[in-house]
Amino acid sequence: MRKSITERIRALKERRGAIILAHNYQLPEVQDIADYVGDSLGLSRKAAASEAGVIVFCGVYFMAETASILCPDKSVLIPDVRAGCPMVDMAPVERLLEMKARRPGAVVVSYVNSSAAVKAESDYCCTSANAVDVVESIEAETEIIFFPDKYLGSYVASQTGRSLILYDGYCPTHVRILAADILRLKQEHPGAEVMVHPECTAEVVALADRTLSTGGMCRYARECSSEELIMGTEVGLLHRLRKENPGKRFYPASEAAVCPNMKRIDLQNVLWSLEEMKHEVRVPEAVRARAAAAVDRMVETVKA
Ligand code: CIZ
Ligand code: SF4
Repeated sequence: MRKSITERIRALKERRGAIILAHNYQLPEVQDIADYVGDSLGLSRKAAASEAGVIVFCGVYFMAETASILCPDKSVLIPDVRAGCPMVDMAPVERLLEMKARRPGAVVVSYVNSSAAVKAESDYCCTSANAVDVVESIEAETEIIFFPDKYLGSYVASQTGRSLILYDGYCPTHVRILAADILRLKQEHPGAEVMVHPECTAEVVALADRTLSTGGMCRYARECSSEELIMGTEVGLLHRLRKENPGKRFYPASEAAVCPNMKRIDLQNVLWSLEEMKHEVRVPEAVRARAAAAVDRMVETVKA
């Protein structure tokens, strides 16, 4: 009998000495084949700690690039090299250099959703799971440029009381979640708690009970006593939430919050990636070494 695609992926993964890492926004079947599913902070930590020589990274390009920055001796493969992130693309390093030139004393905190070149020009990198902690670790009175997500940046400013210098970047998927969506769902499910991602607009964040990274949402959903939750982030997270909490009900804040780039990875190209050992993500060493200093600080900032 012909082997299923899942069996073929498993067998080849074994032969290559590979592990498969998948982001929380990946397609359900991709999450189910992965050795580990998580947010970019968890995935970066897994990549760094793994003994495997090959990492198949099921997520968007900057995430695979971050793994490669952390693990230059491993082969980091992305099954579809076109899986980009528009927030990264709207934030070229030249814009950061201009901001730095205007504020020579400022410290730069960049969101992990950024290019390797931007990370190389940053003092700290953070994810949505530890952005508040990273900013709080910086001495008060220091001027901080937060690049490139203005919504995450304004959320962090509100939590820390720091005034951050922001860039005009944002996630086109999360801005599709509207305050009106949350208000309607709250009316339909009066007992439900609302958790949203800090990439959402400030109006949406203002309506939420909790503002959390996807890893934080998974933890909160498990630990809270609510049986119904309205979830304001990319819809891919629903798979994990429902799988891990079969007794609870989850309502997506918006069915329109789909990231097309996250859906570019499927079982076919995961298998292809292992067969061809492609596409290998590598960062030129001069850039990598500088970016690694910022990324190491992100991985080491413990609270998540
Ligand atoms: O950091 C990540 O993995 C992203 C993009 C979302 C989240 O908060 O988990
Ligand atoms: Fe980028 Fe938004 Fe997609 Fe995340 S959900 S990869 S921030 S476009």
